[in-house]
Amino acid sequence: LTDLAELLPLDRAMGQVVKETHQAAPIVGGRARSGNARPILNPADLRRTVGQVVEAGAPELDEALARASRAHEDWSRTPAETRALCLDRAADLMEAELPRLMGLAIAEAGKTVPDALAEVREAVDFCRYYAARARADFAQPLRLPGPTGERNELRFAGRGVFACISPWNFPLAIFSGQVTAALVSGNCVIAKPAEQTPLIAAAAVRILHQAGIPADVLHLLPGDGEKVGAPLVADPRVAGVAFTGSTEVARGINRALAAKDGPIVPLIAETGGQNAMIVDSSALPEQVVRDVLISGLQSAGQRCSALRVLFVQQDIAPKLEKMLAGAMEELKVGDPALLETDIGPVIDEGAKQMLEAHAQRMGRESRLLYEMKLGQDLPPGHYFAPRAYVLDSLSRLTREVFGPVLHIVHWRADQLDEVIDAINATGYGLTLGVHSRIDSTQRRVWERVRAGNTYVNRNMIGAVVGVQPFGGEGLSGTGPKAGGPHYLHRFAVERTLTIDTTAAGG
Ligand code: TXE
Repeated sequence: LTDLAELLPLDRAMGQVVKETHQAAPIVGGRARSGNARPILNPADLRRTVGQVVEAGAPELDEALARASRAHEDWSRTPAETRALCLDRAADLMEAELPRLMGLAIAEAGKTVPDALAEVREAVDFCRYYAARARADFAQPLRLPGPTGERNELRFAGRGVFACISPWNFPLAIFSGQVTAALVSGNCVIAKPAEQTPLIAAAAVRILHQAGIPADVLHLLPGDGEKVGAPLVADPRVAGVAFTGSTEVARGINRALAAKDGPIVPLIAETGGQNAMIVDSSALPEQVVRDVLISGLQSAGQRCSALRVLFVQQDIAPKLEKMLAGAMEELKVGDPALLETDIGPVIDEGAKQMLEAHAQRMGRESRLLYEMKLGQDLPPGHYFAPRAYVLDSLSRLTREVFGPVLHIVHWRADQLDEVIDAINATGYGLTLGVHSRIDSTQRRVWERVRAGNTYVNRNMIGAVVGVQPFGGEGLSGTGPKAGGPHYLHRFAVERTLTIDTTAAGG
């Protein structure tokens, strides 16, 4: 899975960052606050401390909200061009700090080297794309068509203070995507990164301040979801919430927002998936196997877009399964900082235990196709051997399994509609893969399966900013799609102006 030529030149600088220790703390009004620090351990080697984090308490939360509320009027009147320029500069700074940011993603989140590179590139793309969208849509009021004698215009304005709550699995890309979208749309931001990954979030906030985002416009509050995230979203000064994470937590936030007095507060939620790939007997087996490995096992399966359930047409199943097991045998699980590693650890002990419990259940309810071997020489870390199981029905999977586990279900030629119904019955609607060379099957599946992003005869990893905007429906989220042309609009209010041009001075 690795493209060595691109990565070798970065290797030494990154390796150095992985070995250093780093700091994160609440950043309120541009100043890092002190307090009791908690260590962050490297998930690939628990003997190594990656850094220390000071978590935010009630006083930092209150001060950040007060400062952001005061700063909003000025920031919302700042021209969109000025705000967009800050994002362009942030993109340049991220590129200049590429090895450092990659090193943090490897050390703190257990990303492999290619994943870490993709992570930083995606963050850079978000900055540049949202800057361009803000220039296109927010710089000037839009002139709307209307009857003669009347002039109609529409402009967008920031909502106020946005809470941006992000997960650990894309600790820079999703974090920066949410925060920059909110900022460039004219909002002040209080960012609450995942407990597991505050170090890279602190680096991103420092870069954004350096790029020109005013100190009182952007604050960082590292800490626990219940202790920091919950009071943040419940505060009456918060005018909007952007959340990426699990469906359960999104539901809780929705309830908390509904219970608030005062204005109605919008929630932009991007949540999990139970993503399927449908393979029919016209598919090319080599290509399917390659795409299954990338879609299901890259990032140790810890992507919301990752493949979970592979529906294989019965007549090609034996051949495909043999090839898949053979290909899994070739992959290496290990220290993500090493270029030869294909799959790193999972994020923490909780994730590993959840996967082990799932493996036990699958052992009773399905047939194990293949379990990868973990090397004898691995350091103590959260390693989980990737596995593939053959199941008799998708209904055995009742919830998202966030890790490197593939589930295979067979179908007969006359069962395509049943497969489609089974996928829709999960209630999720994030990604879908199709491997078929029959045009009518590709279209039929795309039209009938509820999925935000469908990929045909390729892997399911490709959320590409501005090209394949990313996001789901149903249990997978509210939309609009991140990295798409409509994303910024949800962060803003629309205000129209109608002038009677027949009146004096009109
Ligand atoms: O989520 P959690 P995780 C999904 C992915 C998986 C999940 C993994 O499919 O389901 O994210 O991320 C904070 N009030 N996606 O385990 O536990 C918490 O501190 C306020 C979807 O991190 O939900 C963290 O900062 N906040 C995706 C954040 O919520 C609270 C892309 C997420 O935590 C809180 C990536 C509370 N009560 C991952 N409790 C997509 N669809 O784009 C926790 N938090």
